[in-house]
Amino acid sequence: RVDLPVYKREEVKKHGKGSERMWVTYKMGVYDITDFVESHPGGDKILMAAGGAVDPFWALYAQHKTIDVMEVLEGLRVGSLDPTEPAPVHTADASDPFSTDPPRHPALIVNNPKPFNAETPPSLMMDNFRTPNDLFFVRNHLPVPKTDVEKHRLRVEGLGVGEGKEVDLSVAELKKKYKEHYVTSVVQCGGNRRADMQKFKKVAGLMWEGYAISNAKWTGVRLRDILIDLGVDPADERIKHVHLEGADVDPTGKPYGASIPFEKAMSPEVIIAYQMNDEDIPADHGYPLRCIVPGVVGARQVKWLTLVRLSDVESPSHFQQKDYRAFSPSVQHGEELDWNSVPSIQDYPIQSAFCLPASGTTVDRDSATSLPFGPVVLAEYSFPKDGTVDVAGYAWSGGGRGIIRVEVSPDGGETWYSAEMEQDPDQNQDKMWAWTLFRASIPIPEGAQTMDLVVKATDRSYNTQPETAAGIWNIRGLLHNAWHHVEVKIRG
Ligand code: MTE
Ligand code: MO
Repeated sequence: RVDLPVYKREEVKKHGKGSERMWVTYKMGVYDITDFVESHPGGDKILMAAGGAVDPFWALYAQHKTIDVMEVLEGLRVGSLDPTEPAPVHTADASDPFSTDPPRHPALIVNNPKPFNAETPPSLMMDNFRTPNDLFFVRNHLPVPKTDVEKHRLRVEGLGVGEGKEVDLSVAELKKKYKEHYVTSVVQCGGNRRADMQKFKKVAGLMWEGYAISNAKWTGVRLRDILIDLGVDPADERIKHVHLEGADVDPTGKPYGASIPFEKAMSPEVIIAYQMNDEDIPADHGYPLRCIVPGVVGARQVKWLTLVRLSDVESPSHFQQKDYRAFSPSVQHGEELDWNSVPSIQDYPIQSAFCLPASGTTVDRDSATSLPFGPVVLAEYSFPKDGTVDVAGYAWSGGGRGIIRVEVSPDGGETWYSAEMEQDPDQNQDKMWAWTLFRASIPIPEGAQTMDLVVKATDRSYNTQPETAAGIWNIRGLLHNAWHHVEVKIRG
């Protein structure tokens, strides 16, 4: 297309979301998508790419790589990127410990760039039962360590292993010696929905909205198999905790560390994973090895795993001792914190939240808008009906407790409707490590101009979520699981 004008990336950037003419690039082409947005089957998701490249988004949705789509796109072409402009390069600055962090997907919602912390965009969360690796939320405390799969070793040592019997396993040995298993399991940060708790009263920490949670298939070997192979007796009463350490270190050389109870470590679901969703684990998520501890808070699922140590005490790591412990609401700001007065968080309580619609969305009373895509079962559910608002989100509980129901309310919790649920067909109610996705079509109350939408879930133990943060507020804003509210405006 020699007849079309040539643009620099800076020029394309000016045509971002909300500008008069919105552009995207694909490979070297520049396209004006302004008039196409309405007819895009994925709705306004395409606007996430406005002002930049659509390529990383298309990589997530295989349906784009068809001749039809290419033809539609060519019809929108307004120009080409300047071939003489060098591709944007990431200049490594030796004085910046984060300069070797990996590239990330532009759709991630960044909470903090260094160390990198980002949540999954809620508008894309309902597209897959297993969160794509590129969109999986990231919670790093330190720079991403440079690891080499050939040189990486997992050291296993401590009580019950016996002196001289410690091992340093390479990734290849680990794969060769032990049987492969997989588990589909959630990782949820203990600080998920902290921003929501802050609305109740000030808390300290990264202001996660509700999307520091993701779900993936993890493949690897059972920690149990390794320990038994090393002669560890599952009934050894001296062993109480299993320490886990990562290859990421703080400026004093201390690695990230955590521990889990010995009994949990010996459970079949706990895996030393080398794959995430059938690919090598990406750099941000622990390449080449990561401990997956289903049902437990994210902080214990140590990435870039280098060490497993059996012990009579919990890990001395800062992250085990002075973080990820939830205080009583009576403990106030300015008080000296007695970290030993509360146990470390292990099993997660029950949680649920809406992903769609976003708070502040305007819904037409007479013309319901369908939610784009969605996982298998939920996508088949016949939506939408006029006079209803379509909602969707996730529910999950720790300890393997399955979700038995998800209820949604149109009016702040006065009236409730049951939502449709999608669960992992291979997991049962007592070993449900994966999340539950839900979807419901809620009737819009007569005369309502706004709706206070609420969701709450119930698990296998009939645990349910507290109505407000009043009784669970804690100074560090951990484990916020009060009813999630979303306010929408009704037009017409
Ligand atoms: N492991 C190491 N080595 N370093 C870390 O900073 N963060 C933990 C955990 N494992 C962390 C780690 C925390 S607090 C969470 S919530 C999860 O990893 C996040 O996992 P993700 O980044 O794969 O989503
Ligand atoms: Mo976390």
